[in-house]
Amino acid sequence: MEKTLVLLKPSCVQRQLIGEILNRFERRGLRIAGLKMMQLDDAILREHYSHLADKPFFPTLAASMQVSPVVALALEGIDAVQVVRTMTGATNGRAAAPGTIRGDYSVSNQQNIVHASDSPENAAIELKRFFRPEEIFEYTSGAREYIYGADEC
Ligand code: IDP
Ligand code: MG
Repeated sequence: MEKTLVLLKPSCVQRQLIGEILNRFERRGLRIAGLKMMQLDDAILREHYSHLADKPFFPTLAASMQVSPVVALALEGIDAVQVVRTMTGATNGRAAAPGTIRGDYSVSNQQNIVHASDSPENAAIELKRFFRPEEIFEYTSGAREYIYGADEC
């Protein structure tokens, strides 16, 4: 089973959409392996958004991520990275397809509700960035045999 990192950004927390977005991941059948609220500091944001450090919008992006705590999620499932990225939708909420989280809850390129890891390699790095090993739980979901076929896992 694969794990991926999701952050419910301050744009989600401030708009009181935590429960609604969590519900989408649970309903889809993803297992919540880790869940916590965190106030992000400059250092973790510089690392997390290092691929955007030279962009003119980096300062406003970093500020927008510190307005309130975020909710960090470790989600598990078969192909979880791709499943969650597809649920997340395009970066710009105005371009994101209806039915995706960003397409249903955002109309902004920056205030786009969620972060989701974009590859299994980055998911492994990002999970370590936001969770200590003991904060990731390996319990078995009681619904697992109804979420996946017997030959899938
Ligand atoms: P992603 O979140 O879809 O993976 P990235 O390119 O990794 O997109 O960008 C990370 C975050 O930076 C985005 O989710 C968004 O909040 C912000 N961002 C990306 N591009 C822009 C932009 O052109 N203007 C403002 N913010 C941006
Ligand atoms: Mg990204």
